[in-house]
Amino acid sequence: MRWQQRPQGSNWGDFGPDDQLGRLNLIGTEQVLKGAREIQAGLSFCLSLPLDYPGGNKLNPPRHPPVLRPNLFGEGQPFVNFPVARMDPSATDVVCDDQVLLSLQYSTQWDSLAHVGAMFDADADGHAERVYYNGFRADEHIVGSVVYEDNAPFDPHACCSDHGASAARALGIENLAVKGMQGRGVLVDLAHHYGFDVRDIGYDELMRAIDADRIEVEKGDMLLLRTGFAEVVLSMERDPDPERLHHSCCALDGRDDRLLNWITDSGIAALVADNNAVERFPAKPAPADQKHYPILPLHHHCLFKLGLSLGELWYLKDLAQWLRANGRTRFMLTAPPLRLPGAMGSPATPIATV
Ligand code: UVW
Repeated sequence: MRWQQRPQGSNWGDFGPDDQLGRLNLIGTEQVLKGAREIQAGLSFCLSLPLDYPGGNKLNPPRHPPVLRPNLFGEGQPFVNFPVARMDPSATDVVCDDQVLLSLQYSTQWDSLAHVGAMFDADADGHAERVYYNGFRADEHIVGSVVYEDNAPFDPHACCSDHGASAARALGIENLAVKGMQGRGVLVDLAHHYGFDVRDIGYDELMRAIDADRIEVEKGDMLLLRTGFAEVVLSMERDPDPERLHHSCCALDGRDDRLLNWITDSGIAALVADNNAVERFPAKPAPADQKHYPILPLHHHCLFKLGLSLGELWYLKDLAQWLRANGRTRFMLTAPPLRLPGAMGSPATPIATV
């Protein structure tokens, strides 16, 4: 057993001691069939932004837009518009073959369960260590190029010159890919009810939107929240104004315990939004009596405690408008990430079928 005690309100161990899927375990055959039964019109919606949006790195400085390059052939000849006759004079083929340098969580994405862990005393020795969902450990299961020893002085240069390698040997994004990320999606259109001004959405505001549209959220559903944020991003045409973006649209209030409890009780299998973090970031201040607290409280609750995958920066406008025009809120969702072993997040090209 990797842990002696689990975080309060977590489900560690409930899906097995070595589980790496968390709440995705709630998507079984019946849930996929429920999704399939939502296909009535035969229309598909792409729920991805172009992956070179938001543009630049002002919105999230460590994350950079994708860079495409040709692969090199033979003695270093760029493999784009390559006349194969250079290898074989009788060949008529012309070939393009490229590569990409990609920040995996730059644009439309899934967070893996390795994305956010916490300092927590999982082995009950009175000392908090760095752990992830279900007790998987930093430096043993999730490895990077710097070992951040507890209480060791932080060397800001240690990771900058050579990034080195990293790998999620557990909880990596490939687990989501193999699972398939297919089932019934349910959409709550917060932008329709609350507009595009900045607003924190707690339990009350979420319930008001759900009740107004008579939405039923059931165990195993994947819940999608349209806030309009991705639409504002798109309107900025790859030159985002972070000030304006940080003061636009709805985001969940990660400090609202009733909201977090509802996420636990609802049985949703995944939580997705069209904004950059699902929750408001920076979050509201933590209660004054808390000496230590997560700065990403909803990530902490979902990824770390519940094993509940988060999707961010999805594009939901066209789907939301079609659903409203047709008096519907549910659809078949197919949204696998890349099957890239060891990755901590991944771009996705989710498809809703109605
Ligand atoms: C934030 O950027 C705050 O969230 P994430 O790392 O999940 O994208």
